[in-house]
Order: sequence, then C-alpha cells, then structure tokens
Amino acid sequence: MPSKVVETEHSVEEPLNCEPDIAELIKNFITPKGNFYDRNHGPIPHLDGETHTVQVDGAVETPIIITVKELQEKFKSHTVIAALQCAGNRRHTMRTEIKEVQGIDWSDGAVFNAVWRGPRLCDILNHAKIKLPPDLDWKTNPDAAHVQLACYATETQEDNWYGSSIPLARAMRPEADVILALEMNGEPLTPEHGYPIRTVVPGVAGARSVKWLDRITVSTSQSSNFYQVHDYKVLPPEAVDRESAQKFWHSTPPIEDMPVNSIIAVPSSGEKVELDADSKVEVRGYALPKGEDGPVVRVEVSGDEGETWVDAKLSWGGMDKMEGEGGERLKWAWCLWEAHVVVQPGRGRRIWSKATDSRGNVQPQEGQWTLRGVCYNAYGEAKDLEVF
Ligand SMILES: Nc1nc2c(c(=O)[nH]1)N[C@H]1C(S)=C(S)[C@@H](COP(=O)(O)O)O[C@H]1N2
Ligand SMILES: [Mo]
Repeated sequence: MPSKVVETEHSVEEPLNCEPDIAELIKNFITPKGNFYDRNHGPIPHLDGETHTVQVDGAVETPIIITVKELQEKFKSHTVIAALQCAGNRRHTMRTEIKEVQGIDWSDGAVFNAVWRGPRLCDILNHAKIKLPPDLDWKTNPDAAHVQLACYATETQEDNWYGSSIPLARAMRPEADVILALEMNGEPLTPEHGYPIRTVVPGVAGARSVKWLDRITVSTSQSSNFYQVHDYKVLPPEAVDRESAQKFWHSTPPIEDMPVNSIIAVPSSGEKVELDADSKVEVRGYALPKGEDGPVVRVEVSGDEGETWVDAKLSWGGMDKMEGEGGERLKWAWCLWEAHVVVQPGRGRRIWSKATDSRGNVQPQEGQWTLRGVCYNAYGEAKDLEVF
C-alpha cells in the first residue's frame, strides 16, 4: 500500500515543526513557499508519486486501490482556496495569558492560506459506493459514520502511524469541499506538505488534513489513531494534567470546526510605535471564520481597550473582485486586514482586534483555557506598546 520510504529528514523524536515570522506571513493573501508552517508528528516520508497508491475500503461496495495518476485522470479536479490551521495556533498566548498548557509553543503563525487542487473525497467514495445499513442515519447524524484517513508511511511520536477521521456526512457533502489535494498553489505538493496526496478539510483543524494519505476507510467508528482519540480535543477545564485528562478523552468530541479568530501581526507586542501624521497607529493582521461560516465580514480594532472600535479594511488579495470568485469561493479563506486607530501616546498601550464572520460568530474577549492549548480565540492583541 504505502510506497517505500526512501529518505527521512527528521526522526520520530524530533519531527519538523516550525512557523514563519508573522509580519512576513501576512504580506500575501496566498501564502508563498517559505512561509508555510510545518506540523509533523513524525518524520517526513519521501514518497514516489508515480507508484504511490491509496486504498479505499471499509463500508464500501467496491474497495479499490488507486494510484495518484488514476485519481487525477478519473476524477474531476476542484480548486479550493482554504486556510490550513493547526488547532494549537496561538497556544503561546493561552499559556502566557491564562495558564500553562501542554503542547508546542505556537505563536500566531501555525496557519497559512493556499489554493488547493484535487478530486473531491465524495466523488471517490461515490465511486466505491457507500455500503451502510439503510436505517443508519449517517447523512443527518455525524456520529453515525466516519471516514478514516490514514498515513502508514512513518511512525509518529505517539502511535505507529498517523490517522484522523471526519464525519461521513461532511465528506459526502460536495459543498464542504473536502478534497484529496495533489497540488498546492499550482504546483505538486512538496514532501513536507504531503506529496503526493493529502486530504484538505476546509474550516476544520489541520490535524484532519492527513498528509501522505494512503488509506481511506468508511466506518461506523472514528479513527483509532492517537491523534484522533487522545489529542486535538477541547478537554473540559477539570482536566489539568495528563492523569486527570484520562477520563475525559473518550467523552470529549474531537475538534472539527475551528473558531472565528483574528490576530494582530503589526505592531507586535513590546514594540515602539510612532504615531502617523493623523496621530494614529497602523495595525495589520489576519482573520479567520468559524468552520463553514466564512467569509469573515468584519474586523474591528480598538486602541483604547474596547472603549471605541474602528472597522478594518478587509482584503482577499483582490480575489473577491474576480469574476466567479467572491463569497462562496472565499468562505474557507482567511482575510488580511488593515486599520488605523487612535492610541494615546505612552507606555503599556494595547490594541485589540475582533473578527465577525458571515453567520455572525464574533470573536470573544476571553479565551477558554484547555489543557492542550487548542482553539484559542480571544481578541487579537498587541500589548506593552510604547507609543510616541
Ligand atoms: N501524515 C500526517 N499528516 C498530518 C500530520 C502528521 O503529523 N502526519 N500533522 C497534521 C497536523 S496536526 C497539522 S496542523 C497539519 C499541518 O500541515 P502542514 O505541515 O502542511 O502545515 O497536517 C496534519 N496532517
Ligand atoms: Mo496540528
């Protein structure tokens, strides 16, 4: 099934995990090479795209083993503009603003926005034909059936493979845009980002966008992989350490939709900022909608700790003005924003940002603490500014 691993760069103990400089990251609506974050739970397999196959099995009438080439030739390709975000993005703020958490100390850069292209997962599953009991209400009950997505090519830190799952209901809805991406930004995927094939589940925590995909299994159970069962969940606040978390892992649902969010990239906390000619500070950042509720429709910015707010100018890199693009096509994307706000000169100044998406989800002032530091979405903040 998986092609041979010819080379690995990083060990199981020390996988590649890094994020770009945040001021660089927000320079482009479509994130260019060099500005992607890397999140790996194990080494990066270097697979042969000519021979690599994906097995489709489980509750299907016709299990198949298909090469990437066949996938490309047999199924229509779809282009999806979507942000990919690790559920642990902004963890550093959660642990420093609220309380210590467990996990990689991500700043605000564990996210990027890309143009993904490949066949829809639902087309492949329709080809294999779902075979589930007729009384199983999987179309309306997301807990009834799942699509397990797996990569057996390398071991991971906590398991001997990587896997996740999403509800079959989501996978089968064409408008959910779940694709098997073969291309990112018009080029084949790079080995780091899943070459030759990865899932892209727009609006959903990055953990479900399985890289180096080699198996798709339709099942009434979720993936049994560690990263589906014992990670990437918003545990209740009573779970305060590994031990007390134990009893909650099974009763807590896996993270699916990411929350509405925004961060301030410029200025950055601790900076000295000079007021412009209008006595204002230029503020820039990105904003993300909740799950399927995009696009972001509003970002408000305050230079006086919430007393007054100004609307930021939102940008989709001009793509919102292109024919055939607009709302629907950009609903999975981030938006970049810019505002000019009044801030009183002095030390210890703060600027806040607050995003709202098209279904009215508003970013909250306070974030919710959770042991693994996931899904943090308190107001974006630049603090300890010295304004002069
Ligand atoms: N096979 C495999 N897929 C994976 C992972 C992994 O470790 N192995 N990490 C997941 C997580 S947690 C995230 S956030 C994204 C990161 O994708 P990127 O490295 O392309 O940014 O990939 C997901 N897919
Ligand atoms: Mo992640």
